Amino acid sequence: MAKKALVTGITGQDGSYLAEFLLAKGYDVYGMVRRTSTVRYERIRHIQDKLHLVQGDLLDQTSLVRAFSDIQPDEVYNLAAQSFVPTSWNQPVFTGDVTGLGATRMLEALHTVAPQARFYQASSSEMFGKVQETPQRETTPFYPRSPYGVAKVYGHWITVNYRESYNLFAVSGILFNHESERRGLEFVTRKVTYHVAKIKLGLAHELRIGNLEAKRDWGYAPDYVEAMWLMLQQAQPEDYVIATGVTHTVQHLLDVAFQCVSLDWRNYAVQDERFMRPAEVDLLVGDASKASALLGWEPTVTFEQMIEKMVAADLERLKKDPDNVI
Ligand code: NDP
Ligand code: GDR
Repeated sequence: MAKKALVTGITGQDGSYLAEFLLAKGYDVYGMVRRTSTVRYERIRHIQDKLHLVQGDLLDQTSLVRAFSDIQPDEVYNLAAQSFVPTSWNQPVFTGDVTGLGATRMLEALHTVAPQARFYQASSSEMFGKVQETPQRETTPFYPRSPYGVAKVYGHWITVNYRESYNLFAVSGILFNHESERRGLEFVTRKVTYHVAKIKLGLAHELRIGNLEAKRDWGYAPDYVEAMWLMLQQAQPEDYVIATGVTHTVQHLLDVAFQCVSLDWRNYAVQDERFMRPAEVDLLVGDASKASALLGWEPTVTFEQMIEKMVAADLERLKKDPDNVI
């Protein structure tokens, strides 16, 4: 019998890569999707006929209980979230509801109707926020700096709490930023690579951007979904940091991305107050030595290689369709 995996957030960046990964391992993959008036399945279109899509929403407990009860999954990956940090200041209550309480709704459904299932919670390096230690590891205290980060801290602790209260196999993966050709356009790496491609093709003339000094530990998303799976294959449920251990400034991101098309970012980038945050996370760099030792996990794609891939993909997409906004 094939193993059954339920993935929330399957239409997102990570959900699409995780679904591909699980299909390749022979899983029956069930993906939770929300009803919307316009269907946006671009990231899973190529595998849609291999997936079982089920309707549900992290705001709707009944839909979660029904999904767990119908599917009786072996593994559950809770990737759904309002995941864009700036939006979390505009919609703090909604972000808390989906990104924080949503994890509780998932755990409660699992605990009630499918307690044998193994559970992965998509936790985030944003929980470290104003960092208390560098590099950040599993034991570093949290100090979130946005409503999103605060919601993720709640999601993390409720996962630990359900594990300890009910003896569930529930783990929290503390993943640092990870990017790809499928990254949403609002996140800084993709925003930059998309604009680099547009500028190179003469479709845009500037890139409006925020804080150039912020430092992030950026990895490649397909590497990171493998770590999620590895966490659920262990004998014991434990939490892990997943990161590359290398950090770069946003300015360095500009250097690397514009260099891919032999342009100088200084001629195109315009700093714009609108993209500054009320509270910033200045520096993130993770220590993934626990994951390396216990999961055998290592990143395989460097920052420079990843940005090159992203610029190439954006050039290709925009050459085919100059109005591309995906
Ligand atoms: P995306 O924003 O690309 O995807 C988010 C997914 O969540 C989408 O499929 C979205 O569906 C779904 N979703 C949002 N709200 C709900 C809801 N109320 N009910 C059901 N589904 C919902 O995020 P990523 O793929 O980048 O990230 C995946 C997870 O990992 C998120 O939880 C994120 O916070 C976390 N994370 C991400 C990191 C990263 O660098 N990418 C790092 C650390 C953690 P729809 O398409 O309908 O909007
Ligand atoms: P982040 O990612 O907030 O780290 O959250 P994002 O790419 O949005 O920002 C990274 C850093 O770049 C700076 N920045 C800008 N950011 C955006 N989006 N747009 C800009 O124009 C811009 N200019 C500078 C930001 O200030 C910030 O310092 C991501 C999300 O995927 C979360 O869901 C996830 O949990 C964390 O990564 C780990």
